[in-house]
Amino acid sequence: MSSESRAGRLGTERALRPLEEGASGETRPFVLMHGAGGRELPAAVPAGVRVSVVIPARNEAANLPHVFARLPEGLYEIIVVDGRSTDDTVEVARRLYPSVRIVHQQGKGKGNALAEGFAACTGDVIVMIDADRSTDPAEIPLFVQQIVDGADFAKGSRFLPDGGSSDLTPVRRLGNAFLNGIVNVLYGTKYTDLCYGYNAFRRSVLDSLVIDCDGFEVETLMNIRVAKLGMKIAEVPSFESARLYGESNLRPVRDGLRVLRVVLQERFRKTMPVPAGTGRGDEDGFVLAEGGPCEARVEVV
Ligand SMILES: Nc1nc2c(ncn2[C@@H]2O[C@H](COP(=O)(O)OP(=O)(O)O)[C@@H](O)[C@H]2O)c(=O)[nH]1
Ligand SMILES: [Mg+2]
Repeated sequence: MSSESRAGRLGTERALRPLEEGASGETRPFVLMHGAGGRELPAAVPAGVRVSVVIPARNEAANLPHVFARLPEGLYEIIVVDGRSTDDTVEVARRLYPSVRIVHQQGKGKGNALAEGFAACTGDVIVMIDADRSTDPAEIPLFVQQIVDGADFAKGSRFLPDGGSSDLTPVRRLGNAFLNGIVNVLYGTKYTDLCYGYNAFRRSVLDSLVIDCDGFEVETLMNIRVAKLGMKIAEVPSFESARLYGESNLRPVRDGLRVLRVVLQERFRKTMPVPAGTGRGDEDGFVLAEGGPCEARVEVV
């Protein structure tokens, strides 16, 4: 399927229903969006929650318009972490969303990009999505709702009813299922989707969670550590579309082995790093992460 016809199929419907009057008299958007998987989704994030959206982007100028067009209303801040793009990713983001915050990534890889983006967040809830339009920004309200309802960490799953993927190759599907199974056995979790880049969490999770990996193993590291930390975890059905333009940066064998290494390493390590300055370094089983929180150079436009 060509990129153009994919873009057409995904659509950017909005304002399907008129605004209605809320119980308290204020006008609330009961407008719905259609998700990539065909579901109806709320057009705004729950009121009263400051939601930060972190978007790691490396040469995604062509895709960003399709990402921003699907963002729900009511977001607090949007942070694009630019991985030294050689196209006009940064300029396009600024044009699309003048108040976007740009983090110029200092290190390398998606894991590092997310860590630097998270360090720059000031909202109550952080949502991480991709910039290639494969994760559907219109699903953000579903993730935030899980946090509002009491979860610390809401992880997307393409393998729950209402979820799905048109991006997964057979090799990636098999590798993900295999690694997911190992994690569930080793850590006692009940995850249905391990290697997926759509998650949301309370910002306070970062008081305990250190992200000290660089690459695509980042979601696995986060999923394992939040389970080890005893956080309340919810899964959210999510539909992943194929990347619109450009090529994936992931290499299945190389990155699958990196994920496997993290899975084993985290199981057999005796200590878990915690962020510097939390006062938890003396507790049994915890060591302070070297270097403290990530340095991030943020530019507010
Ligand atoms: N800032 C930054 N973003 C990255 C890097 N590598 C990947 N990304 C972004 O991470 C998201 C997922 O990457 P992608 O290549 O689509 O991997 P896939 O979805 O697993 O096939 C996309 O938005 C990429 O632009 C990086 O080194 N730095
Ligand atoms: Mg992708």
